Amino acid sequence: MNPAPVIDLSIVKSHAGNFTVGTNGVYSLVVTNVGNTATSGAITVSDTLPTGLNFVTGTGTGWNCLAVGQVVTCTNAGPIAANATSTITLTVSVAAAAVPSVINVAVVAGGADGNPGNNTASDLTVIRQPPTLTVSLSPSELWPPNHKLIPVTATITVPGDFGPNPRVVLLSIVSNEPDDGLGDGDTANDIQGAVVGTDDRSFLLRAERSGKGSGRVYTVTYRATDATGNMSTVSAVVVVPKDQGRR
Ligand SMILES: [Ca+2]
Ligand SMILES: [Ca+2]
Ligand SMILES: [Ca+2]
Repeated sequence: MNPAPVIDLSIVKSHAGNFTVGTNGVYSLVVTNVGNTATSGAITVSDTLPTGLNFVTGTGTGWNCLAVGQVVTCTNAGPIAANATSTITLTVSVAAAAVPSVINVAVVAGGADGNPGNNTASDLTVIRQPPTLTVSLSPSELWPPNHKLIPVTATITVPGDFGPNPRVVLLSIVSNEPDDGLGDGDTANDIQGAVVGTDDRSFLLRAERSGKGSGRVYTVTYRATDATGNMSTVSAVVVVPKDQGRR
């Protein structure tokens, strides 16, 4: 005697690692027919994203995903055979509102499922806020504007929660004025002694600005990277004011 036909979809939801604010996170939604008979009719997976997560893409063989607000709905015409699985890869963007954690719930329906007891999956996700490093430059103002190169030192503080041995690199130093071509008195090579791409915290900036401008701003940008690849980028400025009374 053959066993009675059973169609029973189940769902499991998972992700790898922690999610980080400002990056995308990926969930895997695995639908399995744990019955002994192929499904019949369309199958739907719905996932109302928690506050702070927003839909980017949902992909998977046979699946069509779309989002209306926070509600992601994926449909599949089926069938899913007995003991077969079908996976949706759901990519979300992560905003600060999701810190420190969210529980994301997905529900499978349709396909002539005969057992609602295993149609919901939830996944607790830890959301990390990337730590912010601070950079202070000394001196932060160059005066008088006598065209001399002034040694500038960066003091960089990386928060403890950034993990051990963060790697700090100088990304760029840029001026809001041209290096040369401002007229009489201008001297070229206003930025010296800076090795971009290394942990270089001392360099020379020229105390110079255009007499017609509103003052010069040198913008110095550093990036710290922790052992897990978490990055934080921050800039600080050195100014050459137009005149000392207006700083
Ligand atoms: Ca079921
Ligand atoms: Ca110059
Ligand atoms: Ca240097």
